[in-house]
Amino acid sequence: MKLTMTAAVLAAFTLAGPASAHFQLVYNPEANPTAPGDLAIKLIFWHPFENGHAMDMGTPEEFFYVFKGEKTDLTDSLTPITFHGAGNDAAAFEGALPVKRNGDYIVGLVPAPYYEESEDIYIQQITKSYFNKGGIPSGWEEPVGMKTEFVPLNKPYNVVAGSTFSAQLLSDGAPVAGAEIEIEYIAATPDMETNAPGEVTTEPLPGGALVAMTDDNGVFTFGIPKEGFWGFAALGSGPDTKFDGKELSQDAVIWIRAYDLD
Ligand SMILES: [Cu+2]
Repeated sequence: MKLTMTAAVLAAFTLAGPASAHFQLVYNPEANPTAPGDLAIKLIFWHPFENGHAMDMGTPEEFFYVFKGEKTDLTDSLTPITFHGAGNDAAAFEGALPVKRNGDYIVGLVPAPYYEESEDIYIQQITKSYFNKGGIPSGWEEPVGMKTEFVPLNKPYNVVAGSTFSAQLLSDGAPVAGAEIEIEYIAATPDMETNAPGEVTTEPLPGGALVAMTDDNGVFTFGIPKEGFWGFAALGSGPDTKFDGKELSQDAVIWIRAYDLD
């Protein structure tokens, strides 16, 4: 049933053409902040690999962080912003992550379902990003209990470009075998002051989205070729399949930060 659902969703996206690689961002350029303080987090629903169309976000259902197993609500920190994409403006949000003690800060977002008119479906990309202070690990390898999520098997905030990244895809806490994983790169990182894309550093390859598959344990691996922010999405991996009487693609998204080894 799940595979059938995923196939149907993927078919719909394929028909939509090159605009299909949309990714929910939970973004700050500094994945390894060195000083305590509030870190601004930009929530943008976008096509970051192609520096393309940006979508209007509704008020998020959940926005939180997990530190040493303790979950803290951050929805009160959210303020609406406008993201100025290369071709259009879109409603987005900015939140604040309070970075204090050393350790892992896992930031989670459950956005409002987004209605994609061209496909007559809703999309909800349940997203995680990772920040660390002080180089002290404290739980990045643990799930945080979202409806669907990736659990990293490599530390996600300092992956070496040229090495690999693996993660396990979960739905309702159980591994999802045989899932297609879309792979994305932020080709033009958002400017934190202007809320607009910065310099374009690369473009998507010919041949469509980069894709890996999960194995019997729900694990995929991808070789990280370049420093920067890489995203991974499993379309339709979540347990919810309907919203407001229409088909819902409830996706898992994870972002990682890769660095060059100089
Ligand atoms: Cu799209």
